[in-house]
Amino acid sequence: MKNYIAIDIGASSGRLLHAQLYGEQLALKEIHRFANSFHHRHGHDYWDVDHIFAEIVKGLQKAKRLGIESCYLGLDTWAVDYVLLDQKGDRLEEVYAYRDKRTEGAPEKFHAKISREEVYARTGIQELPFNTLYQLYVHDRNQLCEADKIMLVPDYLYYRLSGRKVNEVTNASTMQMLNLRTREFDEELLKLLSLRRDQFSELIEPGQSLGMIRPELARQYDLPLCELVVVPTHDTASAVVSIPVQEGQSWAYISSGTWSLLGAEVAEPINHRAAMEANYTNEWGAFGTYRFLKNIMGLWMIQEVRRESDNAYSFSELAELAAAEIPFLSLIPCNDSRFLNPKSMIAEIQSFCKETRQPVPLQMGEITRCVFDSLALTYFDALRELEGLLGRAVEVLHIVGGGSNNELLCQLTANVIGKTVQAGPSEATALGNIAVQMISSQEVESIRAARELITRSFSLKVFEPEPICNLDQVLERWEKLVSHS
Ligand code: ADP
Ligand code: LRH
Repeated sequence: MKNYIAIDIGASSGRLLHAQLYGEQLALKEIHRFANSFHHRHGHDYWDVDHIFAEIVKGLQKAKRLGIESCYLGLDTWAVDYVLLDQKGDRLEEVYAYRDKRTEGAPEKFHAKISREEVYARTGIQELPFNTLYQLYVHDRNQLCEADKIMLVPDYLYYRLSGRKVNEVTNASTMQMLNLRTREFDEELLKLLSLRRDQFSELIEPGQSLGMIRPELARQYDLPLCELVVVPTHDTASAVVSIPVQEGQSWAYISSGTWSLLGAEVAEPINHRAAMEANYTNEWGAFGTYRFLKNIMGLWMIQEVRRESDNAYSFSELAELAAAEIPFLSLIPCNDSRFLNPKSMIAEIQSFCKETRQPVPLQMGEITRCVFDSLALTYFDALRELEGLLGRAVEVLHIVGGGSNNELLCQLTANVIGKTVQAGPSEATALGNIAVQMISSQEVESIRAARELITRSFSLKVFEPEPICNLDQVLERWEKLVSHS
């Protein structure tokens, strides 16, 4: 029986999951999980990629101890962040985290050289201050010039496992530097950044094998014999592969974790002006698809609120506390940049409520209620925009990822959008990662077959919309609030 291991590293946690096909069912088991976060040092926010790599090795050692002698292996992480390598393949610098404040104001400066419209027409990627394009723009010029290779984080981790340097395309598209027409790095953007094409590696599509794990690494740490398969290395791209869609249904999704990525799978990019103005993006997906989506601040806000309370509550306890509170009392525009990386999330939420003369949430339940209500309303706006841009109505909204465990938020979302919400799987990213490995090893035929397998193998929850009293008034207040922010 074939073994598949997914290494899935999110901004809040990393995990290794093991899967095997038993007849018509996929069995999934967690092998290892560890917390992940960025750290503030010397005035900047950085990821600890050596720690992440050490945890990957630990997870693979556990796999071996569980009796997994050989396996296929795929790896995904969050997007946009990069590693600089010198000619020997050693890291030149620590890895900046995308929430680091150095990119504040960078898009405005960059677009004095080339307009937003032009960049969007070329790349189809929404403007987010932390896109690799803007991060590289503010990076130390001399150091960039010195860099032999610029690799995104998962490419770098694949490199440490396999010794091979590649740029996987689903994640590379989030750099905002790939040209939709040529499907290569955009020459004009490279020129504006004073970068050379050879500072990046070959762009490769998910599904290809990178060969075996480095034998010396496997020997040194007693790891299973792993064949490395390139999966969609952008976590959101892997998550979308595993969405348990039903043929013939008009669906959209929220990949719900640190971020809420709300969008649809499309066959062709949509990069006209209206899409740009709505800040919708066209990230490249597995097997020629595109993720037409919008970034919504997501459960990061809850993670920060929880962290500030010294992790005194679990995520499900925070949802329970919120469920006991009065709904829609205080609302915040989640996508305002003030919530991207504030000193204190709780203080920032309270300041906003005070400034806008809303009741200031003080208790933990009041604060989390404010976040969940506001997220549901932000989903409503984004979904309405999405339907307009797609020119079709959405019947079912799939919520996948860790956030699909939050029944309060799933039900609230169904109520506000007035549509069916289907929640799960919560390990969508790892499952999409595994699905592509299975397609590559020819155990599964296509994304469609993988989605059917996932639908058969995991229990999913359906939330039907329930009426909200005074929804019109809530929406009126909400519209005023977001239009003023
Ligand atoms: P990422 O991959 O971005 O690190 P995940 O997909 O692991 O994120 O999702 C993490 C989020 O899922 C948490 O921040 C939390 O809000 C939510 N979550 C996970 N488990 C639960 C639960 N049992 N109840 C409510 N929310 C949950
Ligand atoms: C989610 C995610 C998202 C990106 C962000 C940087 O983990 O990959 O798709 O926009 O992190």
